[in-house]
Amino acid sequence: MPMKVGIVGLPNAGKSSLFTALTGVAAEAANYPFTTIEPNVAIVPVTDERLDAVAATVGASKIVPDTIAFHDIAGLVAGAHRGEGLGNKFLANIRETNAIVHVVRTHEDPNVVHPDGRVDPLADIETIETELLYADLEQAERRLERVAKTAKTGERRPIAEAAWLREVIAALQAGRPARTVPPPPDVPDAVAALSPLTAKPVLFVANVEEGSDVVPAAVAEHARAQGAQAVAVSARLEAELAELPAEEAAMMRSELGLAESGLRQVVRGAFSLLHLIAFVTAGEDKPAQSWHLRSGLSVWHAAGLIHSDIQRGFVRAEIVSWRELVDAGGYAGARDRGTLRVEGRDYVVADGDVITVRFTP
Ligand SMILES: Nc1nc2c(ncn2[C@@H]2O[C@H](COP(=O)(O)OP(=O)(O)OP(=O)(O)O)[C@@H](O)[C@H]2O)c(=O)[nH]1
Ligand SMILES: [Mg+2]
Repeated sequence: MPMKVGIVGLPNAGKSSLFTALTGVAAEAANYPFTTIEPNVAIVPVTDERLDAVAATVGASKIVPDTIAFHDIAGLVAGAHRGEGLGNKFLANIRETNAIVHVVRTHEDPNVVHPDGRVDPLADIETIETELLYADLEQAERRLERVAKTAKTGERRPIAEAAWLREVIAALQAGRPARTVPPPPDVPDAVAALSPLTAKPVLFVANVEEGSDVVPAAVAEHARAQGAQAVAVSARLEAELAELPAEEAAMMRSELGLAESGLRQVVRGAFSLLHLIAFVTAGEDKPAQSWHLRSGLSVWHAAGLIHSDIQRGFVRAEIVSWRELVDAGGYAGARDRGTLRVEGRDYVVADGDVITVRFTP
C-alpha cells in the first residue's frame, strides 16, 4: 500500500504548484481561488541512493523505488466544515490519507490574491486548523450518537468507545487536536473508525519567496510547539524547475544558491513523519526494490509486504545492512565477512536493511 499524503492549505496558498513540482506533472496552477476541484493524485518515487548502490552491487535488472501518493486538494476556507467553499468534499478527501502536508503562504507577491486580502501565515494556519477541529468535532458527535445507541445494550466495547468519543469531543471543544487523546486500550479500531483529521501527522511547508530556503520563525515555532516539522519551499519556482531538463534545473538551483531541492525535503519529511524506515530487496537479474515499514516492526511483517505467500511460508531471513553489502561487493562477500546474518521472524528490521526471505512455497 503506498503512503497517502494530502496537501492542504488556503486557496492560492500554492498547493497545486507544490503538487506540480512534486510530480513534474502539470496540475493546473492559476491565480484564482478554487482552481482545483477534483483531487489530483501524484505517485512520487522516493529516490534513495542506498537503493541505487545496492542495485549496482548485486547486478539487479532494474530499480523499483518506493512511492508516496500525494493528493492535491481544493483550498479550504473558514466555514468549510459547514460546507463553505468546497468544504465537505475537501474534508472527505483528506480523511483517507496517512499524513497531511500543510502548505502555508509566506511569500508576499502582491500579484497573487490572498482570500483574506493579507499575508499572515499564523492566522492562515489557524484558519485551517480550526476547520479541521470543527470537522472532527462534527464527525465525533455523529459517531457518538451511533455508538451510544449500541452502548445501551450494555456491551463493553461500545461503552468504552462512547467514553473515548466523549473525551475526544471535550478535547476538540477546548481547541485541542484529537491526537492529544490517547486511544482507548480496549477498542483498538475506534481511532480508525473515527479517522480524525487532527490526529494525522502534519508537515508544514512554508511557501517562501523565490531564492529563500528558510522557514519563517513564526511558522517554525508553531510547528515545533506541535511536535511537527516544517520545511521551506518556493512552490512556483520548484514547479518551474520541475519542467526543465535536470541539468538546467541543477544549474538554476546553484545560481539561486538553493542547496537541495525542497521537494526532496518534503518527501523525506513525509517519510519520517510516519515513522517509516526503508528496507531493500534485491538480487542478480532481479529488481532492486525499496519498501517502507513502520519503525519497530519485524521481518515477518516485512515479508507480508513483499507477498502474502512469502509471509505464510516464512522460514528465515538473511539480513545485511546496505552499506556492508556494498562494501563487501555482494552477497557472497558479505557472507564471507560474516556481515550477512540469518534471523528469525521476530527480528526487528533496521533502516537500510537488505532482506532476503527464505520461505517454503
Ligand atoms: N510569487 C509566488 N507565487 C506563487 C508561489 N507559489 C504559488 N504561486 C502563485 O500563486 C497562485 C496560486 O497557486 P496554486 O498553486 O494554484 O494555489 P492552490 O493552493 O492550489 O490554490 P487553490 O487550488 O485555488 O486552492 C498561482 O498564480 C501561482 O503561480 C510562490 O512561491 N511565489
Ligand atoms: Mg490548487
